[in-house]
Amino acid sequence: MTTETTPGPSLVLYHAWASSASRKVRMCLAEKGLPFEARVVDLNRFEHHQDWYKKLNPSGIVPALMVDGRPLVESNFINEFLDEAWPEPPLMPADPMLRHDARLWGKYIDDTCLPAIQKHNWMHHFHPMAREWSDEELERRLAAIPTANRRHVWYRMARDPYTAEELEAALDILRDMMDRIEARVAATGWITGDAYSLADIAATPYVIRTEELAPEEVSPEKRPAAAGWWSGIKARPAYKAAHMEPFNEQCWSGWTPPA
Ligand SMILES: N[C@@H](CCC(=O)N[C@@H](CS)C(=O)NCC(=O)O)C(=O)O
Repeated sequence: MTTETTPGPSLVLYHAWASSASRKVRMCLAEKGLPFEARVVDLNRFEHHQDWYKKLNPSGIVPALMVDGRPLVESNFINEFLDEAWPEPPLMPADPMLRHDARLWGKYIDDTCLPAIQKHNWMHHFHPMAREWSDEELERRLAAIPTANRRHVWYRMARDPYTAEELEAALDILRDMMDRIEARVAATGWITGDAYSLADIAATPYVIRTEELAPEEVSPEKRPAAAGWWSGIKARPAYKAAHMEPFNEQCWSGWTPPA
């Protein structure tokens, strides 16, 4: 007797190991137990600005998830797709009001916390490289970037780096994120409603970087409920499987973490 199994769709994730948006998708894939092929997009070599990649993600940013050869972009939407296509275990609340809340949280993380983290990450990682560019190289690099927003950020890395005040203001945004997490998890144990969800996944990479940049903000002395929630997140098998290695010199390059 032969047993036939229907193969699922092929999943190929174009990502960078230390990109927060990529980490969100890896965490969701791991929670669902979905096998996927991971292809690193080398941000140091500007692979994300090359034409072949912009065909997958027209914004020229990571991640992009290929599902049977069709590209999906935007980490919040990719994760909702995964939850709809593979409903077990459910990662969105059943209640429509809470679903709205989870989506709003994902948008807040993306609109507000991502630009704050980005300031610190890029000053650490891209500014030392970009400040060396000649005017010609800068012009060439900017011409390959499809969105005005990211052209502006790259211009700032090259010629007008963030000031100490801007970096402190960005940290304040992350402190406020931790206050919001504290209030939510003190009330129900999780960010949205009373169960682990995509809202917790959306916050995870930003708490990782907050802990690296300002460990006291994630301490039990300062925010006991958030600290307890955070220990639980880090203990999840999916967290380990998603490879949340520390932000380091190679993390946006072709480097791959140890298995
Ligand atoms: N809203 C997007 C944000 C993606 C994003 O900003 N990706 C960053 C890494 S976390 C990136 O590709 N940065 C390189 C660049 O902008 O040049 C998502 O959630 O997918």
